Amino acid sequence: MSGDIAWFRDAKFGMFIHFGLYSQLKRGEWVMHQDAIPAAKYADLAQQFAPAPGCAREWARLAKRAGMRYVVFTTKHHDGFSLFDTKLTAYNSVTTGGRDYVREVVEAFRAEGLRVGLYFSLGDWHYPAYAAVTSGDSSQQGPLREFIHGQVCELLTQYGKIDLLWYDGAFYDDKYLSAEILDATGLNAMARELQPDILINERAGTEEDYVTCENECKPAPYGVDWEMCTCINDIWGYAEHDYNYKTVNQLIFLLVNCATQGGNLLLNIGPRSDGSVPEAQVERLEAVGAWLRTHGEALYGIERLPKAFSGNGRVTQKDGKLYFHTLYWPGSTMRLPNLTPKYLTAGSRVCPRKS
Ligand code: JFZ
Repeated sequence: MSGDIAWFRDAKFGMFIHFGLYSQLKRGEWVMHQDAIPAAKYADLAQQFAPAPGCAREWARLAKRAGMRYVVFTTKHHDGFSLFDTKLTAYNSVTTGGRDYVREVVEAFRAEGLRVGLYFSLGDWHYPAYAAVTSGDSSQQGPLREFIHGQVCELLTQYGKIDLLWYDGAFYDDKYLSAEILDATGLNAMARELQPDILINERAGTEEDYVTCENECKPAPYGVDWEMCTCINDIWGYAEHDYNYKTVNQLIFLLVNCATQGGNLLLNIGPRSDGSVPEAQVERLEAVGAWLRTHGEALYGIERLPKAFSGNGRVTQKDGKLYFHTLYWPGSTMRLPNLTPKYLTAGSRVCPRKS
């Protein structure tokens, strides 16, 4: 399509942030649905939602230390609570708590030199027209379309340059908002008029700048830009019982696996409701950042080869050089067939050899 894709291709690594009223219940971002909490009761959570001032700056500094190049922040998840200044519903963090978290995040991450992406859920468990439309009442499709287009317009006109628009929530279970019901074509035309360089994903049901996969590395066809998103543990929003953390080696493997096959890794943090980031997530991100400070030359800005797999890992190229990522260390030596020394430059070893 027409977004500024060059930075995205070079970036390789971004921070996803799932943060909202659900963070207070410590059971992930789907808790309202999973626990069948009535919308009115769930909305009461807004009264005690009080993240520490400055938490967005801590997230941005962590992303920088981790070697991440962009952020995607949940401006509104499926629960319908808007973390930004919207005139289209009073169910938002400015009206209920005087805080515009989108503004805080955009300013904090820009201050660290990172690009800014906004996650927006097209599904909305709080907004009556959404329930009506997904229950078959087509008379509410117009009001729902107007609401969605209006909020996206607010997000793209109130916070300066936005680099990426990350739609979600158009389909799950038996709920489905088609591109036609959404008028996704018109929505994205408006987005590109407001933000000419913006990158848009495919999750409103139309082919845009790049495609996404979730929790599994599913490289798009050669020449198609793509991004894998996943968690450091298992659940996107803060879940205090979720200790199933990936190891540092697994995270680096994921990053290398995505980047050497032409994709990006969007790695999620789920801050607690006070804005603090679980220590297990911080320490892993800082370890990945340390690895990138040494091996970033073989990661950022690399280009996909027609054959990215080598015997012991992945091979990639940049500026006329080949880079070998050794993911499976074969022991004392490693043979690189058919290569003359001039091709051998920096390499990286994800799984340290047992000495
Ligand atoms: C969605 C959300 O429901 C989830 O809470 C989180 O925000 C994640 C990043 O996105 O989850 C999905 C979306 C799409 C699929 C699966 C889970 N899918 O297409 O299989």
